[in-house]
Amino acid sequence: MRLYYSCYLLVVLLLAGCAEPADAQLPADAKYELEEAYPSVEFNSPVEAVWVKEGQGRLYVVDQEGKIFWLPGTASAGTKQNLFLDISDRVVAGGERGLLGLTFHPDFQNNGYFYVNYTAGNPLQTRISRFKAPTGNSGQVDPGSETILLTFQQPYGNHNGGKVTFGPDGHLYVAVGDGGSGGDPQNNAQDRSNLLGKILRLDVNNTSGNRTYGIPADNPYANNPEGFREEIFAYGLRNPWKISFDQETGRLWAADVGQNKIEEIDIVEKGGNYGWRIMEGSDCFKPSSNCDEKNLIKPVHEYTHADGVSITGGFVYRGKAMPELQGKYIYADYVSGKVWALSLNKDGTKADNALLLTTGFPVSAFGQDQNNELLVLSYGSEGKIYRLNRQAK
Ligand SMILES: [Ca+2]
Ligand SMILES: [Ca+2]
Repeated sequence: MRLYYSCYLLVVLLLAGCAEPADAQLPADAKYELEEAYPSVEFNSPVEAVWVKEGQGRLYVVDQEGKIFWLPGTASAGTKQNLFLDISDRVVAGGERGLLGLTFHPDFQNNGYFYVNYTAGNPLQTRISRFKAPTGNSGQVDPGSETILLTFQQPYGNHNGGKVTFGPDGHLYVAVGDGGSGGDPQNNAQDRSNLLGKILRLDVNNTSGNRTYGIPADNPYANNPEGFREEIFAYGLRNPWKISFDQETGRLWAADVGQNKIEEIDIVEKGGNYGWRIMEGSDCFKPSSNCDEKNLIKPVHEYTHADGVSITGGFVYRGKAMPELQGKYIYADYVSGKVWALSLNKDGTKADNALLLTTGFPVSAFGQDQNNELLVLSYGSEGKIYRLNRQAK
C-alpha cells in the first residue's frame, strides 16, 4: 500500500511540476473511518475543540452551555475532562445560542489571553470577550477576568455565527450570522452599517477611540465616510458556521449555512460581498429571479438539500497520516453526517469534491490535534470527540 502511495504521489508531483498535488483525486479504494480520540470522555453539547501547544499541550473543548474543559494531548483509559472556565451564569444557551467560539491569543503562553464568542440575555446579544488564564498553566480561569470587547444585539435567537480565530496577520476574525429568523427579513447581511451577516476583523493588541480594540488600518471600511462599521472584513453571509485559515496558504475558508436550498463554501477576500440575501449560493434569492449578481462573489463549492441541510465548516488538512488529503478542505453536513474533501485547482476554482464517509451523528465542529490530524465533534446525545483516519487495508 505504501508503495502504491509513493508512486501515486510521485506521478502527481511530476505532472504538477513538483507543486502541491492540489487537484489530485483520491485513490479509488481509499476508505475512511472515525476512531474515538478520548474514549472515556463525553460532553453535553461540544461545539469547539482547539489545540494549544503550551507545555505538554492541551485540547480545549467548548460545551455550548457555557463551559470550557481541557484534555491532555494523549488519551489513556482513565482520561477525564478538566474544567477550565465556567461562564454558564452569563451564557444564554439552547438551539443556536450559547458559548459558540474559542480562540487563544498567539502569545497566550505569556499573556494568558483567550477570546470567546457567546450569546447573553436581556436583550439577546452576542459578546466577544477576552479572559485571562492564570499563569503557570494551573487551575481554573477566574470568570471575573472577563473584558468585554464587543457587544451587539441579536434580533432573533438563530444565526449567531460564532467562530473566533486569529489570522496569520495577528488579528482576530469573527464570524457573525445575519441575526436570524428566515430570509434575513431586516436585510442585515447587505447592510454595512451593522455587524450582522459579516466577517469582522479586530486588532486586539491596540485600542482606538473608546473601543477596547483597534481597527486594522487596512480594514476595507476603516475611516469610511458612509457610516459603515469599520470592523467589517467581508459581508453578505447568512450564518457562517465555522471559518478557518489554511495554516499553509493563509487562505480564509467559510462555510455558510443556506436558507431552503443551497449550502455553500466561500473563500473569503477582504471587502468581498458573498451575496446573501440577494443570492442563496449561486441562485437568486431576493428577488427570486433576475437578481443583480454584479460584484457578488460566488461560492467555490455548493450542494443542495439532496446532500444535507446545514453545512459545518472544517479545516484544510495539513496533517501527515493521510497524504492524499493534503491541502484539501474537509467539512461536513450537520444533518446528513456526510464528510467531504474539497480540492481546488491552482487558480482557486473547484477541482474535486469527494465523499469520505457518513458519520451517523450530527457534526457540530472539526478540530485539529497536535499533529494537525482532524477531530470530528459529535453533538447531542453522544457528545464525543473522534479522529478521522484512513482505514487500514
Ligand atoms: Ca441571532
Ligand atoms: Ca453566498
